Amino acid sequence: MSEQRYYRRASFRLSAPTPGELGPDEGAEVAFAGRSNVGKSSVINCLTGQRKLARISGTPGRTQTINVFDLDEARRLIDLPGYGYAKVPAEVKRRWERALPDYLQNRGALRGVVVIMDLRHAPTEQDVQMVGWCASAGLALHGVLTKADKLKRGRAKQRLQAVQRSLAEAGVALSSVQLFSALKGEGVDELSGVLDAWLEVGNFRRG
Ligand SMILES: Nc1nc2c(ncn2[C@@H]2O[C@H](COP(=O)(O)OP(=O)(O)O)[C@@H](O)[C@H]2O)c(=O)[nH]1
Ligand SMILES: [Mg+2]
Repeated sequence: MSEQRYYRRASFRLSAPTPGELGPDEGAEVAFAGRSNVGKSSVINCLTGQRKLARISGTPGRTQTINVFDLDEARRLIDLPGYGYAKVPAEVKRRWERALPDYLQNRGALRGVVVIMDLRHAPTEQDVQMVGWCASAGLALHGVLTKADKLKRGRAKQRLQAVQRSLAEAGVALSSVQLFSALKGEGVDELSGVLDAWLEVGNFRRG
């Protein structure tokens, strides 16, 4: 089975209002994080080859729940709520600022976090915070710089380095980083390769 085909089997499991309601801390999972409207749902849909799995919205910030997508009995994808949306009530924001670091720190099944950022913009304070939380939880962190179709190739590569530089200046770092375009379906192989390693999908397939 090709890497990509494995992720095509993803199916919606549940929406959890808090990390405590995600279900048993067993097996292996990978979480997707990113500023709201950055293209997180599009990355998940592109990875899984399902256009409507994670809803794509022109109106950011709607979902403040965690969506769980099962890959098989033991593995799943976790779609974390988009951050940085101004209209989210302060109380909801505070709740997540407690719940998220707790989840990242204490979830045994969590193998790594994919942080999605817009290639064209500098990482926000919240991106830096997210990367910092993952780092202090000792989690592997893969950066996906999406909407790469909006820039020319050379410019996109420059941006890739600029983003890494500004994260380094903020004192945080990614384990790995890549360009992505949901529009062109670019970067899916690279992403599924990273997830395969985290979730040990290759080992499972051979076994
Ligand atoms: N050009 C381009 N637009 C994208 C890409 N990914 C997402 N978008 C657009 O960005 C908007 C937000 O996407 P969505 O996936 O809902 O973002 P989310 O809020 O982070 O889940 C939508 O209008 C998408 O069509 C991409 O790779 N290229
Ligand atoms: Mg979304």
